[in-house]
Amino acid sequence: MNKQSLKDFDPVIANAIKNEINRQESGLEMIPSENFVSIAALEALGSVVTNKYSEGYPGKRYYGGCEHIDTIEQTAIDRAKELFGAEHVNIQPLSGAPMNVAVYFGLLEPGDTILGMDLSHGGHLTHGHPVTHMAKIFNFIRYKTNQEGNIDLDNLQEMANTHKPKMILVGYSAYSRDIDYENIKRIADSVGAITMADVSHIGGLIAGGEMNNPVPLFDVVTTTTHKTLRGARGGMIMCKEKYAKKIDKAVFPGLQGGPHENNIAASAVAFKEAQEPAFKEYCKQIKKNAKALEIVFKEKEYKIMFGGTSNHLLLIDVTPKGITGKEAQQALDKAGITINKNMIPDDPRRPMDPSGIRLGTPALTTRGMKEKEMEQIAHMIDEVIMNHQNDEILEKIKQQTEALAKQFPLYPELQV
Ligand code: DSN
Repeated sequence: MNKQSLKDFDPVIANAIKNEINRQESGLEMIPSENFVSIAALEALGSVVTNKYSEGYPGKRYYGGCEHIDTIEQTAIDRAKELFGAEHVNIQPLSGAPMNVAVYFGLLEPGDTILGMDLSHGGHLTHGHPVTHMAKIFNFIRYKTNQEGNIDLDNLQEMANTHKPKMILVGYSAYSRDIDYENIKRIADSVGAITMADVSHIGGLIAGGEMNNPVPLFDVVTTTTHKTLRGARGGMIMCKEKYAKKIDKAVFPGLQGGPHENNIAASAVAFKEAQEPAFKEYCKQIKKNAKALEIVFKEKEYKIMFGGTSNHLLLIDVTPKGITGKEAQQALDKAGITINKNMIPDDPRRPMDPSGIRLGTPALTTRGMKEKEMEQIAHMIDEVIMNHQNDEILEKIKQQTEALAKQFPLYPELQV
């Protein structure tokens, strides 16, 4: 076995990691699906647990030597059950896309109809976008938000009556409002549909008590573990006990092989962190920070989709400011502020150069930033957008970014 340190043995990778630490440390991370794990979670993620194969589930494995792996996976499951009030938890999906695919295959037959939100209105690729393999196998019908940015429940009921879906799917990746799960369940029940919510973006906010929790009501709820939940990269399926066997079989052996137990260990650590009172405060602050951004952007007459935000993110049409989403992303990158270009509802532009930008507060809130910093950052973003072709101004903002980031150190333990 190679006994040299990473730095000595593989300076290419060691340097890339060091540069990535510096990039995260010195920039302002505002992609709403990103976050920073704790040092304790990082320790679990980078542990020898990665060496172990463990097909099967706790107490029922196909390989020997899984006694400690069982402790890790069962602890993660028990903590998740407690956080969300779930009857059954499968923590093995390798990430968000396979997690949703496992649910479709576990509970539906090829050709079955699923009602899911249109991607440009805030939905997700895995909710039936025509470019995905799933769209060739299942019959996805896409609903949209209305002019006011709400999900029109009367329209959803009509669509349910017309299409008789086997599943109604809610939960979004670029939608900034909460969801009325009770009324969606009522609509699903009226046509005998299974209810599924993909709360990947807002899982942490739900665990922290800051957004409606679909778990007690819905048949199946999926979430990634690495966004607002602040765990390692992975997916999790929560369901009613009556679907437990089907879901477990769909994940393994239906779709995946050996689970990534080091990721599961890190998420177990994150779930313990989420059980602490400080996590509730964190979730409150995420929302306050998003509101603080909204206030400044509204003052500056930005076109905010869905009328504003009730969660951690904002979707903004930047074209009235004379810039596209792609140009805004590039200019903000130069200023050290990381966001992503994004489609807006029924966007006339293309996905690689859309009209909007999507930005959020979970990562900056993890650093300890509050409303005051959000106001400053919103002004900086506006200055970048209004001067996106002026490299001197972009350089000036970059210096402001670095000065601000420095006041909120992220991983001092990892500095070399
Ligand atoms: N990539 C995630 C996001 O940014 O929302 C979801 O797939």
